[in-house]
Amino acid sequence: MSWWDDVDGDADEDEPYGQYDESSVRVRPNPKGNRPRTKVRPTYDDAPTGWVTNVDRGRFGVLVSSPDGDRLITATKARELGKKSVVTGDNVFLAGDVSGSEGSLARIVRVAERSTLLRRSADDSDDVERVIVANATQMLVVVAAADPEPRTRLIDRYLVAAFDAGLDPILCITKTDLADPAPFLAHFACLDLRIVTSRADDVPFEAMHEVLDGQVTVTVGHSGVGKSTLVNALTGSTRATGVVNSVTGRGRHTSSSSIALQVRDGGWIIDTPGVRSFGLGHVDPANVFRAFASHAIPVAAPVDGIPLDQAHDWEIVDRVQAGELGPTGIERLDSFRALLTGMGAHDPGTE
Ligand SMILES: Nc1nc2c(ncn2[C@@H]2O[C@H](COP(=O)(O)OP(=O)(O)OP(=O)(O)O)[C@@H](O)[C@H]2O)c(=O)[nH]1
Ligand SMILES: [Mg+2]
Repeated sequence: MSWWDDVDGDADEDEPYGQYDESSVRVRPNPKGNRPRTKVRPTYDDAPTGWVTNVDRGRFGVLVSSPDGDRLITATKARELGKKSVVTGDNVFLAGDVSGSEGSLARIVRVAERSTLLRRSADDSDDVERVIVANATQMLVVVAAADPEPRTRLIDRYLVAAFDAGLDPILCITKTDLADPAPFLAHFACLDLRIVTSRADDVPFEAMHEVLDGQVTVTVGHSGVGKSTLVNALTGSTRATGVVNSVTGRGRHTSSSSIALQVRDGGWIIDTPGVRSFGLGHVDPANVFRAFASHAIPVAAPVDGIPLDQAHDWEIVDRVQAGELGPTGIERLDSFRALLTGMGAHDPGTE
């Protein structure tokens, strides 16, 4: 077979030579006589596998399990992965030195399909997205009762992102030594959200265990709300924590990369850097309304025989507007709709 032949006989567009026969081609024998590069890559089905626990400037911490126990190794991305992103939480296939011994470096050659994907865009009109974490099972939305002041709009953003990503959200209010979280929490009374409250000098280990055991939980929240402080208490890690500026009320973006850490009482928690913006340009509104309703409309009762997962956005909106979720339901709905229409998405309430 000559190198210009259609390798797999499917006249594929990325094998353009398959459209031509010998007479169309000016043949220049390969002077070195060696085989040209082929696009056929090994599949690495038998390669060792691992789980990415952290990413730091092109180096990946990968947890590899073996009968002798787990070991954390360091890997880089193989060139053949090109621009494909590898993020904390990815299941990966490895080549090279996977011993994990001092100075060893493995290569990530393939990324397994992701079960969930938490993404954000730079802003709402931008659909270029950044993947934050893969394969998490739930999202811990961390907000401080004060310092920095909590804002409902930001929580709504995270809820929209969680609903879209298929992650179960849990609201975690920190710094309850500084303010009573009840007035803020009242805004979310319409949602069947799990809520935990915490303070650094009295971390609720038992409540946290119930939430985190057996799960891979990604934390999200503004800089300075106390994500790393909480993660350190739960895992025994010593991630740096930063102070909140007393004038601007803002954190200092102390954590700069995400890392998955094992919770002492069971489960994994992923500490992430606080971000300035959490754009939703990539979100599908249909996912959001359905997840909103399934967290809210009492026992997700079907109406007119239509199960909720088949209901149209506007039916869900109508039911919430008719007061099924009370006044805070309407408040949340209005906020979600404002977020979604801000992204240029259609508004089911105006159809
Ligand atoms: N009063 C009080 N302060 C807290 C509590 N939890 C955290 N802090 C303080 O809040 C500041 C910020 O905490 P961090 O854990 O660094 O916050 P972070 O969310 O990880 O911030 P980034 O890494 O910048 O995203 C630190 O000074 C903590 O000591 C709490 O429950 N009560
Ligand atoms: Mg931090």
